[in-house]
Amino acid sequence: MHVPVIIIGSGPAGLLLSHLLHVQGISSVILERKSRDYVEGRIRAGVLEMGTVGLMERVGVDARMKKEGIIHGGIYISLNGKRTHVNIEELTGGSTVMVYGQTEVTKDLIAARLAHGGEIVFEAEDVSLQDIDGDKPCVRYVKDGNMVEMTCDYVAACDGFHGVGRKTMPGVKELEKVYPFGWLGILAHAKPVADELIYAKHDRGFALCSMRSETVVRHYVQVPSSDKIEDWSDDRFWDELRTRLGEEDAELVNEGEVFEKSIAPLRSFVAEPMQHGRLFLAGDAAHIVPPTGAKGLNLAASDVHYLSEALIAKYKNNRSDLLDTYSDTALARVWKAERFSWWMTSMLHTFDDHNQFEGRIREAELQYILSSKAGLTTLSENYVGLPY
Ligand code: RFL
Ligand code: PHB
Repeated sequence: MHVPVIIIGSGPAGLLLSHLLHVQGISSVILERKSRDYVEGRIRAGVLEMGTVGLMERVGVDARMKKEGIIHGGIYISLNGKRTHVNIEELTGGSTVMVYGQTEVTKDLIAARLAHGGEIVFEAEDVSLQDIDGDKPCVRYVKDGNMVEMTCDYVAACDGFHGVGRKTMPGVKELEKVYPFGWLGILAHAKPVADELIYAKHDRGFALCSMRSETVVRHYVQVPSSDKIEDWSDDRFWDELRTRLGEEDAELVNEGEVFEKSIAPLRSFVAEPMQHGRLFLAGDAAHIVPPTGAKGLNLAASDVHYLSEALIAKYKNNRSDLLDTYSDTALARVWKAERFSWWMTSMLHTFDDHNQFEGRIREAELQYILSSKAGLTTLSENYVGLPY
């Protein structure tokens, strides 16, 4: 069997790419290692840039998002218990973000892909790539114990950080920074702490109060990389969150039944280049950001925007220049988001391995940003997402 585009991975990057190609009449097959239930249940990001929202609109998968997503025109930043409002909408001349969970994005995209006759092979094991330097790459996988082989024109590896795409690519340079802490995150049935997200810097570490709806909250606290989930009872989590928010905001925390709890390590990572022959990387397959800037999912979306435009130019107008420059185009935006995520992480977290001088510098930097219109504008512009 031959298909124009084989996409590995049915995360947001792979699903969105498949849709963007489909609406232009270009077919693709998605190969996904996990089951549909597993993919739909994976709890991750929660904040969509308007560019990402625009892509969902373009592929016609925006009805539920428009109904259930919550538009936010600002965030709060709390420094040792004192909260400042950042009016992002005003500072950026009208830009906002949308709070809508990645799980919901994934569910909506999978349902729509299947409703339009798209093919997603779930539980495709041992995916391997051959002949990516030739005109007709070959992809093999095992389904229900049988080996299946397909050829294609192009392979898009949207298979996340641990995927097979990047590992198959020769000569990739990997640039990385691992942070000495992670985020312990919970989902709970409770009312949000405030009307918008609170990013809190405290001497005991970072905390974030986010939400999924008016009745479900997503909260995080910074924890040392060595901490285990068993170290954190629900009570300990709520106490620590309240402490880091400070006395006044602690009063606003509504406790509720915790129904998910996990620890995610924090890293910054970029693979260069993002293409070789007929193989293209997109999303977490090529880069990871710490979640402080809410950029991971949004970068996956901007990558597939560029990749879909390049593939559409090839199939519609026989132009390969956009495919040739895909990596350069995508990386230019990726590095800016890497910088923003690294900066927000550095400024808002407590680093045990830093000396007191550096700690004071980070606090002074945040105080400066919060007191300067120029500072708040630069933060806001990056938070809502740089233009494509
Ligand atoms: P995904 O979502 O990881 O999807 C990749 C898909 O590829 C599949 N796969 C394979 N399929 C076939 N064969 C193979 N060999 C395969 N190897 C992997 C996987 O099963 C999966 O379905 O990547 P994508 O599409 O690039 O999307 C990126 C986003 O998911 C990611 O950037 C964000 O979720 C990052 N992230 C967060 N971002 C935020 O903005 N805010 C957050 O709060 C936030 N929390 C998180 C996160 C990422 C996490 N990871 C990766 C562990 C929390 C966690 C725990
Ligand atoms: C989330 O709601 O999961 C979330 C929100 C903002 C972030 C990171 C995660 O910066």
